[in-house]
Amino acid sequence: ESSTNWPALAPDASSIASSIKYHAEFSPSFSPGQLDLPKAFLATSQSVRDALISNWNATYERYDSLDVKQAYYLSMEFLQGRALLNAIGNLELTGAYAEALTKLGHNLENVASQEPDAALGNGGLGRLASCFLDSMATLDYPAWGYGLRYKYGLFKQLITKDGQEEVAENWLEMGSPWEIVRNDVSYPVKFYGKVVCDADGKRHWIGGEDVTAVAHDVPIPGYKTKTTNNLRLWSTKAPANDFDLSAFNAGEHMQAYEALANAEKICYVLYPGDDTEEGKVLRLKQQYTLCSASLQDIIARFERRSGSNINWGQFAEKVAVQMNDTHPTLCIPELMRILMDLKGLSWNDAWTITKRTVAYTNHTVLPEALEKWSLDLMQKLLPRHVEIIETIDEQLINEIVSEYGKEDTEMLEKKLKEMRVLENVDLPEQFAHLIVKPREISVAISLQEREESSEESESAEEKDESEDESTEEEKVMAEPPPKPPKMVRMANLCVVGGHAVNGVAEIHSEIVKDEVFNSFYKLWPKKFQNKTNGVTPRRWIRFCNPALSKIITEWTGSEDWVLNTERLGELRKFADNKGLQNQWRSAKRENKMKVVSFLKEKTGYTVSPDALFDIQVKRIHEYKRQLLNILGIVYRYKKMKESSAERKNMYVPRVCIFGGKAFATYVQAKRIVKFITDVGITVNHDPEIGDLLKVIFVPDYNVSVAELLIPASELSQHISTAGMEASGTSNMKFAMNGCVQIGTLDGANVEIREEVGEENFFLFGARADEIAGLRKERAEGKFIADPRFEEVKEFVRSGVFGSNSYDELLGSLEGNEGYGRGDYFLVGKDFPSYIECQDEVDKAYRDQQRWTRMSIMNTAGSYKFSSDRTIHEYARDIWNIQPVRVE
Ligand code: DL6
Repeated sequence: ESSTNWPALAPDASSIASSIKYHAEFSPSFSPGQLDLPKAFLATSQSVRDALISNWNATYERYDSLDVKQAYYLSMEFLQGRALLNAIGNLELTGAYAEALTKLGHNLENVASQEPDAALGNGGLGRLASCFLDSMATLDYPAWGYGLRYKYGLFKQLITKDGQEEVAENWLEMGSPWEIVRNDVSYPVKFYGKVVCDADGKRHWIGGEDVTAVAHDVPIPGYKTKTTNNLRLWSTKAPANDFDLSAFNAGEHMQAYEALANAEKICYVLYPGDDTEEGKVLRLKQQYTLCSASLQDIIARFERRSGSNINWGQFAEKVAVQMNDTHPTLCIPELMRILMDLKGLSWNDAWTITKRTVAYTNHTVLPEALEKWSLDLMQKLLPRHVEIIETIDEQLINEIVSEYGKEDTEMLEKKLKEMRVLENVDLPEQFAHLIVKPREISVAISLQEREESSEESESAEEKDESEDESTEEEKVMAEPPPKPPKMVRMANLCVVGGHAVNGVAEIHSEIVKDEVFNSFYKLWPKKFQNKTNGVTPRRWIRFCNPALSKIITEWTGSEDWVLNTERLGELRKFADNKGLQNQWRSAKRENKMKVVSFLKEKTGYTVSPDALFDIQVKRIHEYKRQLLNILGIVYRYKKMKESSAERKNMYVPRVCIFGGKAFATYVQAKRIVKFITDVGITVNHDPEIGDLLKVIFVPDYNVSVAELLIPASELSQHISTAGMEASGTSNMKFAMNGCVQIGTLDGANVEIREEVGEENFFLFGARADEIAGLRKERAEGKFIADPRFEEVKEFVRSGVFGSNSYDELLGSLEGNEGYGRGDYFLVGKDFPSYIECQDEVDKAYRDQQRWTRMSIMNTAGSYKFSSDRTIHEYARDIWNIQPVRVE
């Protein structure tokens, strides 16, 4: 182990072994007896936790005593994955722990594989939050995460003959050795009730349903530093005394438990289905629990650190709150409520403080993902917050009117419609005269129509018999059309209430400014920023790819690159060096061999390590275009089948690996999963094809699977429709691990290509600025599909992959218009350039020297995508926090 400032006396293998034995005996998680693998995992983790706790406490005390400004990252998702190897890696105790476990008859890797993934997240957004935590601690920033402790994480995915099946993921079944319940840190969280007004005019929220949020703390150790930050996750329980003993004794057992069950279910699952009203209420309760408990905690800390001298004007000098997407938007009205109703501040003071404290990161431009909540539902659940939101909306209207009021009414109406926090809600009385209400127009039109039609019916005596009927019709016409539902637009609230708004890659931040929030950008240009995402090089190279890490350390001269990734750039000058190239290839081979065994175990398929490993792993979504990938594979398969034996050898053998979960209710995404597995079944058993092509869907893709697949990948696919992927983060992990990419000019691909060099990136497809025009062209019926695209669809329909005709799936690629239909994601448009680009990949791979060079250049050029760089930028430009060294 190289030098570190912790621990002062690094424990040796013997003392670690004693500590593990101690925990196996005295930490009451298992029955006494032999140290089997599950027990070895828990005892080992508990011994690591001991080491972390002293650093954790020291860090907390240091922040307290210096009363530093702290950042708080609020996120509904943290996709932590496994913690053991990461923790001992960060503590630089991997060698000592491996040796200690050998003494106890175990192997570190096997012990570590016992740990279930903490999958409290869905995909990139949650994993980004976890990478950020690692960087915050590593860079000694006083920064915490706040989230929810879901009892069931993201579902476990089974792949059956019917496609994806979801099973609850009980990650806490054996208990988590990493969390510490702080029973002394709990806060009341309230729902429903009503707002009352005091004699002095102050408004208060009273009554309703109460739950208690309890803190569960998870230590976040930095790499080569003593700093150990905190991830505080809230669970919910009923307040004390909510067990109805008399009901229980009267035999009403379920009723007795009702309050307990109602409270606990808030943190049962990540993303409860929200097709029903109950589901929606639950999700809103989750969001509010996160915001309310975290803010109460943050405010309590601020008050405690302030002592007897509380100066609310200083709040934003001590606290920065980052809202990870719109899920924690309720932070804004909740902070306002606490400051005004509980701390007695005026609206203006509370508003100034809130705006200076809170900032918002946007992670998507997909219209369906920009959250909106029913105003009625919110009104019932959070009546005081709705009052506050209405006032914020009113202030915003004022600003819009002063900016656009002098222009024509049409422009003002357009801006109000687009920018207001409240949607489909009449303007407050004082502004009503500014525009003509649509309701008035429609009533006027209906009345006029009624007059006209009744005149006609009076004159037509022969229509006597139908008179009654037509009068009914007229009545219907006279009714104003049903009003669209009143909604709260969370993203608009974030933009109004936050002092900074950032996108997550350069191109995405431009789209945020130019399209999604353009009117806001024109009003407040300084608010808008870019913070290109990043990933932690500890987990995503150093620990998951020891073979490559060793080579990088050797060729750059030290392990410095793990903290200063710019040093990866030094590899460029050796990209053609035969010695490095040989080492590089053998590391890749070693990693591929691990995947060969893994695939055999998980899927039963045997694949050749000599084939090109081509991987697309990410959530399954139409915009990510797994469909383009699999249709490309089908085309390749068809051409192989048509080739003579001799010509078949022209193809580079490939193992095409897919992984990812489809949201449980996203039917089209599930069809894509099923289609991929169907293609796999046919292709993988085709004796004419053999090792030339394998198509494998890896079930239950998660962080641990990614740690295995990414180091073994040679080509990875980031092929979203341009302009639709905000950033992507797996693209960064693949580049770090020397994987060449095929991709569109979308999200962070654009910057990756710039850094690794155009010649080391396989680019295809339409650009973001062409997409609108292409969709229009299609809608006008002017698009002519490439014959190869027609050919591949015809081949699929011919029944090669079973009796399914894939009508719904292929149907989405036909027609002219409609979101999610009419080939909205432009698979057909990009198909020819995609398959031609794949031919270029084959050509490059045949020349192994050229390919290895490309691979090295990808690792070398990936230095910018360390989350350390991203976190430095957030700290400097948004949070205004400074590092604090814990000595
Ligand atoms: O910023 C992290 C991550 C990006 O890398 C992905 O491009 C983006 O899709 C994801 N966004 C979300 C939000 N919801 N949706 N869809 O997960 O954020």
